Amino acid sequence: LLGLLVAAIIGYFLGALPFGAIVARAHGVDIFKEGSGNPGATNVKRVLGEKFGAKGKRAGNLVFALDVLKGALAAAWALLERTGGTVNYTIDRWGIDTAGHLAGADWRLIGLTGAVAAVLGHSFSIFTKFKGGKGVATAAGGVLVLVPVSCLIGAAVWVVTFYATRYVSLGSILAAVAVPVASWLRGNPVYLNVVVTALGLFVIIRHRENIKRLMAGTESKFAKKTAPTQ
Ligand code: NKO
Repeated sequence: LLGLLVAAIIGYFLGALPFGAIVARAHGVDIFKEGSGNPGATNVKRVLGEKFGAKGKRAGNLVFALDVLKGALAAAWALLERTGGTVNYTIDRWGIDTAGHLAGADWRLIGLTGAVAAVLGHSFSIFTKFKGGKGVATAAGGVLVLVPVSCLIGAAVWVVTFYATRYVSLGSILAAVAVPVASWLRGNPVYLNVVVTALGLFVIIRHRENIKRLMAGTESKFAKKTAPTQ
C-alpha cells in the first residue's frame, strides 16, 4: 500500500511537469491563451509553428516526446527499480504482452497507479493553477509500458485517423477507444483493462469541447506540410 502511495505521488509530480507551458513560455508564448488554449503537443506545434516555422514545430515535437516520457517513467520507475533496470515482457503468441508479467501483478498495480497519477497530474497540474492538457501523450506513455501491443494498435488508429481526416483530436479520441478495446480483446488481466478503460474515458471526456466542435464542423484541421497556413 505504501508502494502505491509513493507511486501515486511520484506519478502526480512527474505528470504535473508542464512541458507544453514551459516550452511555449521559453518562446514568449502563454499557451493557455493561444490557439485551442490547450498546453498539449498539438497546440504548441500549432501556435509555435505559425510563429516560428520549422523551429516552432520542432518545439511541439519536443513537448510530445517529453509528455510521453513522463507518462512512461511514471509507469515504469517502480518496475525498473525492483527489477534492477529491466522490465520483463512475456512473449505470447501475439508478440510482446503486458509489462512485469514475470515480476507479478503487484508491480503492474504500482505501474498502473503511477500512470493514472501522471495523467491526472498532467491535466490538473499544481504548477499551472490546476489547469493542464488532455492527457493523450502522457496516457500513451503509460499504456506503452503497461500494455504495449494495445498501445501500438491505438497509435496505428491515431495515425490512420489523423492522415485521413487531419483532425488531431479525432485521432486521439478514436485511439482512446482503441487502446482499451484492444487490451480487453487481447485478454490482459481484468484490473489492467478496467484502469486502461478508465484512462481512455478520461481522455475522451477531456476532449468534450473538441467533440462539440467536430459535430458542429468547426474543429480546426492540422494543415498539410504543403498547404499554405491559414
Ligand atoms: O489543441 O485541442 P487541441 O486540438 O496534443 O488538441 C487535441 C489533441 C491533444 O493531444 C495532444 C497530444 C498529442 C497527440 C499525439 C498522440 C499519438 C499517439 C496516440 C496513442 C494512443 C494513446 C491513447 C491512450 C488512451 C488510454 O488531441
